[in-house]
Amino acid sequence: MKLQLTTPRLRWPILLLGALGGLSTGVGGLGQDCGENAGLNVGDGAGRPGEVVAVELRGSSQCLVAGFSLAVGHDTTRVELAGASAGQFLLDHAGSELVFGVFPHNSEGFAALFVAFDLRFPLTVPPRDVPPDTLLATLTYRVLPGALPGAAALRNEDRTFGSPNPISNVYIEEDGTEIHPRLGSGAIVVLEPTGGFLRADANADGAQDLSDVVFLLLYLFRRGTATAPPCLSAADSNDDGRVNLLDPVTLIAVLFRGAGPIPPPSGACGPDPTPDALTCEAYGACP
Ligand SMILES: [Ca+2]
Ligand SMILES: [Ca+2]
Repeated sequence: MKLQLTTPRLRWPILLLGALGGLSTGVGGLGQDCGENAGLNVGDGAGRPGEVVAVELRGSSQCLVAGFSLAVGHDTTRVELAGASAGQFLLDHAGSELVFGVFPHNSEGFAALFVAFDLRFPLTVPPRDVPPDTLLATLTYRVLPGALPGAAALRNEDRTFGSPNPISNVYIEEDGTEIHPRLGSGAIVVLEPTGGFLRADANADGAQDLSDVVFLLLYLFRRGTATAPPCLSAADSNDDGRVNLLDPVTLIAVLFRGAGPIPPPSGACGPDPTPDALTCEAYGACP
């Protein structure tokens, strides 16, 4: 994108970027009758350690807007932002011009979203209103292993968040005017871990298949660089209390040579019936 500061049509995208970067425009709050009922609300979710939880971001604006920016604070010891996807409303309106930026949390635990209908010149996507309770985006959070049970707040309660470069929680009109919506916080309820798992599901995705063999081989032969099994008890395919080459070999024999069965818990989630020193820090595939 080329920024040409002398072109009037470039004003709002620059101000939108300014809002994201915390640059004060000084034009907010003017003539905002249409903005009285504007809102940006973060929803709720629930999940166990290791699980990914979807949280809805819903909004509304009677003013015609060209985008918005938003920062949501969270407890980084319990959850982390895993990603975000644009709602159908944004996709339908802006199509391939949509700019949908997701920024991981900063040192204060504020993750940010930056949305513009169009930043490619000449601008072709017009500003528009946002009907009440429109799904703008889905935020996905991962509940961290060992997260304490209870509600972890998703803080969306002030006009700007973070420092030294605060992010404004605003809609932006085409001329750069900020619309200040009512902000609503959400929460992720961290549930007690069940402690159950499926044996041989080394990658903890709920299925015992070839991907677990590959996952284990990478882990065993690239120690230090490959991802470790989140639940070592599940990675112990033959239930001998150790995770080594025999475990992918055991699973290969079951999958391709009719060997088996895999020692329990295998057909259904459950605890390890043969106590050993292996740990299971996170396994989110069992309800
Ligand atoms: Ca698996
Ligand atoms: Ca083993």
